[in-house]
Amino acid sequence: RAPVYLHDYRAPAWSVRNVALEFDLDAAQTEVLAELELQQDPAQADAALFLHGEALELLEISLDGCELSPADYQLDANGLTVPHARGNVRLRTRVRIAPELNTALQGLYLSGSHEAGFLLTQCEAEGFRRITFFTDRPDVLARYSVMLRADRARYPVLLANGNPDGAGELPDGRHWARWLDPHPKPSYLFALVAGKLEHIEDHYRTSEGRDVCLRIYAEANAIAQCDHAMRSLKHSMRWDEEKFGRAYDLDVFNIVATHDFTMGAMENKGLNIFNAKYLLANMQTSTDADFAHVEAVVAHEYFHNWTGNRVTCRDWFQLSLKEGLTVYREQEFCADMGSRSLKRIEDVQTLWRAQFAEDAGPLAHAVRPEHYLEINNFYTATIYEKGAEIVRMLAVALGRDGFRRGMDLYFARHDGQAATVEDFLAALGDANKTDLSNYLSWYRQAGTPRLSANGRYDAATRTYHLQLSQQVASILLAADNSPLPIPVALSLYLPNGDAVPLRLAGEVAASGIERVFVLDRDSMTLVFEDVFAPPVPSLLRGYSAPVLPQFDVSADDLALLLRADSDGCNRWMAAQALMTRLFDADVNDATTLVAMNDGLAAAMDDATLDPALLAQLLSLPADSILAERLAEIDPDVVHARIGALEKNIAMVLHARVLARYDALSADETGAVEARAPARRRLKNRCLDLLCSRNDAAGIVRALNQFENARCMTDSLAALVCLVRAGGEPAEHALAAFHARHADDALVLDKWFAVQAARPHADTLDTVQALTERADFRWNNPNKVYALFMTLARNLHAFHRADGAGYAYFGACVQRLDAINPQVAARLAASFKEWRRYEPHRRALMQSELQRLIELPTLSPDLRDILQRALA
Ligand code: HT7
Ligand code: ZN
Repeated sequence: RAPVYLHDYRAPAWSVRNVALEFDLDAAQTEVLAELELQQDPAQADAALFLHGEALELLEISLDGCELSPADYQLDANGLTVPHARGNVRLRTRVRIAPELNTALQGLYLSGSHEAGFLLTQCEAEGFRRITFFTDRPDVLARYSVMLRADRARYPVLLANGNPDGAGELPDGRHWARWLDPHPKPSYLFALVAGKLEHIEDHYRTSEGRDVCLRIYAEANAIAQCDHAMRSLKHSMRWDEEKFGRAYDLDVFNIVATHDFTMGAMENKGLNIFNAKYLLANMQTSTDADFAHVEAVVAHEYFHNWTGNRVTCRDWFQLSLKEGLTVYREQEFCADMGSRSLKRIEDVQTLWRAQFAEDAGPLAHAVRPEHYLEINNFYTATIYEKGAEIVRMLAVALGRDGFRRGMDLYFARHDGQAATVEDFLAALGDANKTDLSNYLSWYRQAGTPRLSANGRYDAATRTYHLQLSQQVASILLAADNSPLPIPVALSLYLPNGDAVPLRLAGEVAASGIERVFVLDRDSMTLVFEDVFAPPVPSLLRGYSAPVLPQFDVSADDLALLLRADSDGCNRWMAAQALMTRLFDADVNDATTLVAMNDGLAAAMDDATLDPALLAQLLSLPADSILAERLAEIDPDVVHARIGALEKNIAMVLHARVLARYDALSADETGAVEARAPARRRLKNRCLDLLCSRNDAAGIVRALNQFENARCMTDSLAALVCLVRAGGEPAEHALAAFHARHADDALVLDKWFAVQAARPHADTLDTVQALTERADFRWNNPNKVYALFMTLARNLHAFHRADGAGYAYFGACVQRLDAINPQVAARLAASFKEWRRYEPHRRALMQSELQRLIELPTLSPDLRDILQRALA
C-alpha cells in the first residue's frame, strides 16, 4: 500500500447526494443493491468516476438506467472505475457479500453462532467499501434511505440509521423494514443490525420539545443488564443540552450490544453499536470500574452526535477533531457526574501510562499526523487522550464562558460540514477575538514536551521569582518545533498550608489564589509580590497541560502539597512524585522515605478525606511508568524496586491499613449508591497492601472476602490477591469463580485476565493452556485482549529472560493476523518499547519482530506496525 499524505488532500471529484440501499440479508450470502445519485465537481471535469470497493462480488451494474458491459468499467482489489461517467449520474450496482466469513469485523458481519447470531456492521474507518461500491471518504456526505429484507423468524429485528419509515410482510416468511436518515452523513457512520434481539425502552423529551424513543437492544440473557446504560444515556442527553446547548435530532435513538467487536463502541447516526463490555452492567457481574466505563462510553458515543456526526472530519488526518474533542466532553461529563478530581487523576493516569509511552517510542505520531499507511492503526492514545488534553488546554486558556462561546460558533459555522483542526481553532479564536493558531503546533508535534520550574525567594523584598521553561520533545517527528502554548495553572503555598493571594509585580491588587499563565515562549519568569515566606509552588493544577513536569521541589515541599494542596489531582501528583523518587533511589533515600511515609500516614488519619482519593494516594505509579525511569529497562530491577516500595508502604502503614480494611469491610453492603464505590476502592487497595507480603492476616481476609462478596468488585479484588499469592487457595478460588460465572462471557474475560496477570514466569504456560479451552475463542477480540493484552503488560511472563514470552506472543500475533488484522496490529504494538530494554531482551524482541516482518503473508495493518516499530 502507498502512504496517504495530508498535503495531498483534494476535495472529492465525485460526491454522492442521495443513496438508496436495499439489503437481502442472510448470514451466508447478502445481496446489496445501491442506487447512488452522483455529482461531479465541475472543477475536476476530467476525473474518472472511482468508487471504493473491497471483497465485493459484482452482480449487476448500470449507469443512468443503461446496463454496463465489462468493457465500460474496471474492477480491481481497491474498487471500481467508470471512466466515461460525466456530470450528474445515477449509478446502480448489485453486489454479493458473505457476512459469516468476515472475521475481520469490518463491514457486515455475524456476531455469535451461525444458528443464533445476528448481523451487524462496523464501517469506521473504511468498512463501508466492504458493503457496497462507494466514495468511502468522510467528506462525502449523503442522505441515506435503507430497505432491509430478511427471514422474519431468524431476523425479527431490522435496524438502520435515522427514523423508521415503514415495515411489513413478504412472501416465504420474510419481512421488510425501511429507515430514512434525514441528516447527510459520511459512509463511516452507516449501520444496520438484523437478528433476534430483545430491548428495553424509555423516552426522552429534548429541550427543543422532541419526544425521542430510546431503545437498548441485547440478546435475551443480557437484557436485564441494560438499565445502567439507559440511565447514563438520559444523563448524557441532558448534560449536552445544559453544557453545550446540543439537543438530539432524530425521533429514535437505538443502541445495540454485541460480544464481537474490535473496539469499545461506535457512534453510527441514531444506531450506536457497543461492545457488550461497555454497555452491560450489573452488581453481581460488573465491577464499579465497569459501571464507570459504561457511563463514560455511552456518553462518549452519544456526544459524537454533534462532535463527529453533525460536524464531521474532512479526512482521517483530522480524526482527533472528533475523537479528542469527544473524549474531552466525555471527561467533563464524568467529572460532573462524580468526583472531578478523581476523574482527573484517572485521566492523567491513562495519559501517562498509555500516551506518554506511545510518544516515547517508534510508534510516536502527531495528534494530526502528516501521513499514514493504515488508518486503523491511528485509533491511538495520542489521537484520543492527547487530543483531549489539547482541547482541555484551550478550555483552560479561554475560561468556561469563552470556551462555550467558541464551541457555539464552531457548531454554528460547521453544522453539516466536514471540518478541519484549523476550522476548530479559528472558531474558538474568533468567538473570543483572539488568535489560537499557535495551538496548531500541539497537533503537529509528536513527543512529550518537558516543563521545568525553578523558584527563588527574596526575603528582603518578599518576592518570589518563578522561572518556567519548556523543552520540546527529543523525538520530534514534525518539522514544526516552535515553542508550544502551555497553560500553567498555579498556586503558591506557605509552609503552614495556606495559599498565597497572587499578585504579579506591576499589578495593583491580588486576584485569587489560583491563576493560569500561558507559557508560549521557551522561558518566562513570573515575579510574585507580597509573599511573606518561601512558598511551595503548586504547578499544573488539575494537570493543566500534557507535559512532563521537571520541578525543582524538595521532598518536604512535595509532602506539604500531599498534605495541604486544595487540588486533589496535585495532592496525588505529589504522592506520585515522592514514590517515583524512591523508585529512582531503589528506596534508599531517607528524606524522601520519611516524607512519603509521613504524608501517607497523615492522609490515612484524615477522616475527612474522600476514600477514593486516599486509595489513589496510596497507589504506586503504573509499572510501565516506573520502568521508563531506567536508562535501560530491566524487568527484574523494575519488579524488585516496585516490590520493595510496596512492601515499605504495607509495613509502615500496616496497623492503619488493617484497621481501615476491617472497618470498611464491616460496613460493606454491596450497594451501587454514590459513596459505596469510593469506600470499596479504598477497602480493596488496603486488601492489596495486606496481601502484598503474603501475610496470613491478608490472605485470610482475601479468602473471606472472596467467599462472602456481595458484588463483583469485591469478589474480583479478592481473587486477584489470591491468584497473586498462588497455591491451593488460588486454585480453589479460580475454580469457584468459574463455576459461578460459566455462562457469562464478560465475567469469563475477567477470569482469563486475572490468570494472565499473575506475576510469575509460569504464567506463560497458563495462558497457553487457557487458549485450548472450549470457552476461549480466537475470533473474539474481548477474549483475545483479556489474555494477550494482559500478558503483554506482565513483566514476569512476557519479558521472561529466556525469550519464551516474546516467541509465544509473536506466534499468537501471527495466528491472529489471519483472523482479524486490526486485533493483531494492536497486540503487535506491545513490542513498541523494545529499544528501551537491556541488551539481551532487546535482541530477543528485535529478532521476533524481524521474524514476523519476514512472513510471506502479512496484513497491511500488521506490516505497518512492524515496519514502524523496527524503523
Ligand atoms: N469512533 C469509533 C471508532 C471505532 C473503530 C475504528 C476502527 C475499527 C473499529 C472501530 N470501532 C469503533 C469509536 C469511538 O467512539 O471513538
Ligand atoms: Zn470516539
